[in-house]
Amino acid sequence: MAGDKEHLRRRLRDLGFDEVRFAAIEPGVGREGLGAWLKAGHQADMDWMERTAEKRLNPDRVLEGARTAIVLGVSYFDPARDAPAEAGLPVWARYALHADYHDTMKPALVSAGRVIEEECGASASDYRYYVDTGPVLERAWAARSGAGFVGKNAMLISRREGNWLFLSCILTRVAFEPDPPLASRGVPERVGLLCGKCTRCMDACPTGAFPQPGVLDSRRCISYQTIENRGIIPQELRDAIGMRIYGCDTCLEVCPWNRFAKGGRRMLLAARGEIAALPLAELLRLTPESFARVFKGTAIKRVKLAGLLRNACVAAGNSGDAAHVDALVVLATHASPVVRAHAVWAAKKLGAAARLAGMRSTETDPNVLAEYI
Ligand code: B12
Ligand code: SF4
Ligand code: SF4
Repeated sequence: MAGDKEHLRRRLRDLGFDEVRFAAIEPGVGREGLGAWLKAGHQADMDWMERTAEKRLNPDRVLEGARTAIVLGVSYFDPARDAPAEAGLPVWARYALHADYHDTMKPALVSAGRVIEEECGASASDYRYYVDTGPVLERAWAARSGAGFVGKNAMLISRREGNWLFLSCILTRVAFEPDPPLASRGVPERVGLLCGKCTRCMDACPTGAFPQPGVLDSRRCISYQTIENRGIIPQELRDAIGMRIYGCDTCLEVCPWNRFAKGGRRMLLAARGEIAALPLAELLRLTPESFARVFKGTAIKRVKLAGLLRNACVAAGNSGDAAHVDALVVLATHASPVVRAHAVWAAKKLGAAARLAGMRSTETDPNVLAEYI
């Protein structure tokens, strides 16, 4: 099986993908980087990264006979809305302020599969597509395909879209002439290829999460702590989280390559910008019903109510605004011990420890007691 690459590229772009690139599959791409990352424990408690490592390194184990990784990128940058969060409001990662991209990209991927069948004489068993959650090293394939380069911030940076690109991959048995990777002075595919002497992202990271260029220690990363970690956020990181409520864009937004981002064609994404306007006071008072209603259809719902309340407590503690104390005192008796612990930390930080004295939860709950030590 083989296909007319340029014709297919045009048809896939017509489906709404901003980048469409082709990489030839070889086993072991990314092995060194992933192996060292796992060995150093940079995956934190994301054990699934370790469990699926061999699949990530051998696409053949995901789709036997896979020849090509078709890398599809969707920009989520909107120049019209890209303003810093208003003072006092929680700060959200930009990607979260859209309908869940796992869902919105899927119909386009289904259509992409049909296009491959039509154009290349393939059948549905000759390809598999993934967005984010599959055992595929999406950035490694994206770098190999020339969709961009891996910056010192570990992001796949497109010369046209900057950092603001979601990735997905279609692994297929169809063979295509691969697109060339980007190169600098004849050297292709290395971390920081087009960064030059710049280190803005590493310098700006509030928690010092980059032990070396392009290598991120999830344990120190605010994105990990506010999204993936379901438990206690280490105390020593909480101040640096500031008002970030879900994810973190700091090492992305300082990157000078973003100046080229014009904004995606956005056919695949639906903005949910109203979320950015929610005051912290409202988030601290979310109930199971209001949480389900407000965050329906977004990726944010994945952290569940307890996760978002926990993050809201950290932001409240960092806000310096004593008006949040009443809500925190209520959350100090919340059903979730994780929420209780962070509510106590925040109330204490706002100088209201006395309001918690004598509360049953503070006397019996080991998580909460730890916040007093
Ligand atoms: C686990 C994970 C996380 C973890 C760990 C992040 C990390 N740096 O590894 C946490 C929770 C911290 C996280 C955070 C974020 N994530 Co995330 N995450 C993933 C996931 C599921 C796996 C990443 C992974 O394999 N990590 C292990 C390390 C070792 O791999 P890697 O960073 O991809 O590095 C490889 C390449 O860089 C490659 N490489 C580098 N140079 C070269 C050169 C050559 C020659 C080759 C062949 C390869 C190569 O080698 C490495 C592997 O060996 C991917 C989706 C996926 N299936 O890939 C999304 C993904 C990386 N995340 C994404 C996003 C958007 C984010 C956030 C911006 C969200 C936010 N705003 O809060 C932050 C950004 C943090 C950052 N600076 O990286 C996007 C990134 C898109 C892009 N343009 O790069 C992805 C691809 C999801 C998607 N489908 O769009 N994420
Ligand atoms: S996402 Fe935020 S915390 Fe994580 S590495 Fe980037 S700047 Fe640091
Ligand atoms: S901020 Fe500078 S060092 Fe970091 S990825 Fe962008 S160009 Fe590279």
